[in-house]
Amino acid sequence: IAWQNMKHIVVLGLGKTGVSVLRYLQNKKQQDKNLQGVHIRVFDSRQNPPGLDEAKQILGDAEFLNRRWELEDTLAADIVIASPGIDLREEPLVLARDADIPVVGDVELFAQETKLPIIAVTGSNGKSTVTRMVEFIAEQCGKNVVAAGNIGLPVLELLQQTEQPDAVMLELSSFQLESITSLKLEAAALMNISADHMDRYSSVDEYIKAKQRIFTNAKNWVLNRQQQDTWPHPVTGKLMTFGNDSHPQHFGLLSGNVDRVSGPVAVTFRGKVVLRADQLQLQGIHNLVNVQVALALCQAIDIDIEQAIQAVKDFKGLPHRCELLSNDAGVLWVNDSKATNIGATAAAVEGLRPMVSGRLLLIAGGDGKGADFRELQSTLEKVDILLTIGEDGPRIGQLFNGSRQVKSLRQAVELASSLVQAGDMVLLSPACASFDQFKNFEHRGDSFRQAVEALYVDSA
Ligand code: UMA
Ligand code: ADP
Repeated sequence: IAWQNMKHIVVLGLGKTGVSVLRYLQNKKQQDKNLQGVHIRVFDSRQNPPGLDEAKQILGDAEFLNRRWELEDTLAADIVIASPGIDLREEPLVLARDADIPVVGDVELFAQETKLPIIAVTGSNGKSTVTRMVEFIAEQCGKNVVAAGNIGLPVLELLQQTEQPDAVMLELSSFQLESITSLKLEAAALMNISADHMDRYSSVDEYIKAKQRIFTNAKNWVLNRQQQDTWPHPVTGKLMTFGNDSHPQHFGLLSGNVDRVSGPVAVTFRGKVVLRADQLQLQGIHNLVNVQVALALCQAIDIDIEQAIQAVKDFKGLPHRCELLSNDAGVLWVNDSKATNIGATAAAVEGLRPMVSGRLLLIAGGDGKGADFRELQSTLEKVDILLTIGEDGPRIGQLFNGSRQVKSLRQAVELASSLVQAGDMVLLSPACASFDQFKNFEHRGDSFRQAVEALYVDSA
């Protein structure tokens, strides 16, 4: 990017990313005299854009516009910097690109500046768990690895930190990957693909293509053996695979019968068991897959595999992801509010089912983001009772004989408590986004926890 020739910069979207972009531009202006007269226009279409006050403090001389950007706005720019929440298929952005105006995201800007070793993960599910797992393992092994990206810390904020980490662990969404070209990675992993964000892509294939961009400049490619249709072709990086079978050269799982878990129960590396399921704090078989991906990424930044295996045993997982809230009165209450798509709910039901001696009651529904819920059919066969909530609850409910749609999550919890007994599990794993009824998935998970706590307070 030829910053020295820039006269007009357009920033689209405030929020976390927009604020980090403005901080970056402010620093650039301070460092480069040529940029001092540059005109920066910042657009956000939201009624009360988050981050506006902070943004004004960072770059008081920028122009802030609280409206949608039009074609004349983008065509007047020398560069357009767009937040990930903005759809790059919009006409003002497509036509800007056609006119050779660069349209980039924050990750591309970061990639052009940084010299740090970077590893990254993308996929529909498991990204945040793997990201935090790698950060945790590294810390235990005496390495300073910072997690950033879709996990919540915008990548450009890393350039502001005075202490440079040993490496960066990036969680990348398909949106962030859409506009990257320069990102160089020591290793990149694609966890899995489950239809998601179909409101932003015209086909699953297009969504997969966006995810596959992670491998553009990656040395080591970490790929899922069970989803070879998601692999980019040809595989030009050094290949390391993971999966739910054992493999003589790569990571894998071993089947067997240990404790209450039937099915795959140990992580293997080069065909040998390296970690049993019962040595981990995490619940669910999908987490044994996440461990494999984390170990593969750690290897690429020279973390000793033996040490990493010891370290991961203490990783407790993240809230709202198959999080065990309570087992009062012998009923397991599990908060999987982060399951915002079909794949996550399938993994939760299939991964947790072996823990349940009684019945599994699932609470699902919310904003379905255009998903085709028929893909949830085989998962629902493993469920005994289904309660649905939210806008698209009925679309899930119609796949299940005897399901009931309830008005609120709180009502769902109350009804569930009247239906279950010791040995049963109540799982909130909505397969939907939360925005129809909640601020975000954390708000939904917290509401669930409060409703569950209230049950046992009331009965105490
Ligand atoms: N929006 C508007 N008008 C605007 C700008 C944004 O309506 O002018 C809307 C977007 O459509 C979106 C919302 O505002 O619904 C937030 O978008 P944003 O780009 O301003 O978001 P940020 O606050 O900058 O947060 C973004 C990521 N958000 C998205 O990709 C939607 C955060 O991921 C990420 O943590 C953060 O950058 C730091 O890198 C969140 C997310 O939901 C967790 N990601 C999606 C997911 O995980 O499924 C991809
Ligand atoms: P992401 O950051 O990709 O959204 P998270 O780690 O936050 O992933 O988990 C999101 C949801 O996906 C949770 O409901 C979690 O239980 C489920 N999940 C976690 N790991 C996997 C996996 N490997 N495969 C499928 N689902 C998973």
